[in-house]
Amino acid sequence: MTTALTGKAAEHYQQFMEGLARRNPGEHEYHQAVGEVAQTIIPFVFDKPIYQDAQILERLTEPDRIIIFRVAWEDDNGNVRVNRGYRIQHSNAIGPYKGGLRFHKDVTLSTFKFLAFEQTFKNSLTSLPMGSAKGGADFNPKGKSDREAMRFCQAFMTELSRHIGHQTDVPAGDIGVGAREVSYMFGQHKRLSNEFTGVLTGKGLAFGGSLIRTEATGYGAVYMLQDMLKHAGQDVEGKTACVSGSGNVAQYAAEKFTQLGGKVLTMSDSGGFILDPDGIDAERLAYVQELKNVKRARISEYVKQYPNASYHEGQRPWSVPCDVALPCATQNEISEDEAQKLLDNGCMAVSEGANMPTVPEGINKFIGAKILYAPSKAANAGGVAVSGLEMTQNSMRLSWTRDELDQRLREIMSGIHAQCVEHGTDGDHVNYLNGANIAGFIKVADAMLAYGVL
Ligand code: NDP
Ligand code: 2IT
Repeated sequence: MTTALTGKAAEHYQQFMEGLARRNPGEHEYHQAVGEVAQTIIPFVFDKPIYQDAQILERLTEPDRIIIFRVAWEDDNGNVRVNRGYRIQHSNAIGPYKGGLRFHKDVTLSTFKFLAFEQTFKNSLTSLPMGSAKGGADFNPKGKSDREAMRFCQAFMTELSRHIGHQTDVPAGDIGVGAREVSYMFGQHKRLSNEFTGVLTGKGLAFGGSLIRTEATGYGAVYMLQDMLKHAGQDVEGKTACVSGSGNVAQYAAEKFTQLGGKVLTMSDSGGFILDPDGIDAERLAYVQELKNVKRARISEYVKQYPNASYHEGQRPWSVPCDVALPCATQNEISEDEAQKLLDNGCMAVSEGANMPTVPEGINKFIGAKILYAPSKAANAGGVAVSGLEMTQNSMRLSWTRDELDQRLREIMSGIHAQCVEHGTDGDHVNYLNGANIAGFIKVADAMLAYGVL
C-alpha cells in the first residue's frame, strides 16, 4: 500500500500494513479498506497515547468472530447444489452486530471482511447504537427461479439462525439480497426460533418493515451530496449526474437527484451502461424499475424503449461529462484513469452510494483536486440508519409514517455531514474522508477504552 504520509507516521503505517497483510494473506479488498482508514487514523492517534497504548486500531482490524458454513440446497431440476455462507461479526462495541447480506458469485472472505470493517465506521457515524457485521454467500441469484431463491435462503438461514438474534446480530440486504430474499430468510428464522422478532431489517411492511428503508440508501447519498453542495454555496438544481448501477441504491439515488432538479444521464449493470441525453426522469426511471425489479432483465433493454438513448456494452459511465458522479453498483468501479477522466470533464462532486467504489489512487485524485468527495461510509449510511430506525420501531411495536422517517433520515445525513466538517476541515477545504474516519473511530474507540482489554 503506498501512502502520502511522511516521517514517523509513514513508518508506522508501513509496519502496520505489513502485519495486516501477513495475518490476512491475499485479502486485497480487506487490505485496501483498512489501508484507507489507517492513513487517517495513524496520524490522528499519534499524539493521543490513550488510543495508541490501548492498540485500538490493531484490535479493530481483528474481527470479533468469523463464521463460515456450507449451504446445501436443491435446484428445480433436483440437482444438489453447494455454496459457501459467511457472517463476519466485526465489532459489537457500540451495539448489536448490524450489516447486510450479499449474494454474488464473486464474493470471497476478503469481500465480507472489507465490508464488515467499513460498516464499523459507517454505523458509528449514524449516531445510532449499532455494531458492525456483514455476510452472505457465493450464490448467484441471476436466472434462479423464485422457488430456487426460496430454497437457498431457507438453507442459508437454517445455519445462520444459530448466530443471530434481535439483540445479537441483525442482518439486512445488500447486492443480490432484496425484499424477496429478506422475506424468505425472515420466514425461515421465525419458523426455526418460534419467535417473531425484528431479527432482520428491510422486511416487508406487513411484517415489521419500515417505510423509507427501500429508498434510504439512494436518498441518503443524495442528501449527503446536497449538504456538501450547500456547504460550498451550491445546489443540485440544473446539475447533471452519472449514476452507475440500476439496482436498489442506484434507482433511489437517481429518483432523489431528479426530484431535486438534477438530470441523470446514465445508469448501468454488469453488462454495460445506458446514456440518455434527455435525462432519466420519473417516467423513464419507472421503466428501469419494471425492467430490473419485476422482469429481472438487463439495462440494455432500455434503448429499445427510448431510442434516443445509447447502450455501451462492457463499459462504465465515467467517461460521460457530468457535474456529479454517483457510483451505486459495486467496489472498485472507478479506476484511477476514470477518476482523472471525471475531473478532466469538470466533475465537481462524488457521493458514493456503493461501498468502496473508488480505488485508492482514484480517491487521491479526488482529494488532490479538492472536489466534494463523500466516501461511502458517510454517503451510503442512510440505508443502515433507517435499518436502525426499523429496529427501534420493532422494539416499540409501532411504525412511524413515511414523512417522519424521511425527516429522521434527512437529519441523520446532516448529522453525518456535520461530523465530517468538524473533523475533516483543513483550511478552507473539507476532507470528508478524514472527517468520516475520525468521527466514526472516536465513538467506537471510546467505548472500547471503557470496556478495558477485550
Ligand atoms: P442490487 O443488487 O440491488 O444492485 C446492484 C447493481 O450493481 C446492479 O445494477 C448490478 O448489476 C450492479 N453490479 C453488481 N456487481 C457488479 C459488478 N461486479 N460490476 C458491475 N456492476 C455490478 O444492490 P444494491 O443496489 O443494494 O447495492 C449496490 C451497492 O450499494 C453495493 O456496493 C452495496 O454494498 C451498497 N450499499 C447498499 C445498501 C442497501 O441498502 N442496499 C446500503 C449501503 C450500501 P447486475 O444486475 O448486472 O449484477
Ligand atoms: O452496506 C450497508 O450499509 C448495507 N448493505 C445496509 C446494512 C443494513 O443493515 O441495513
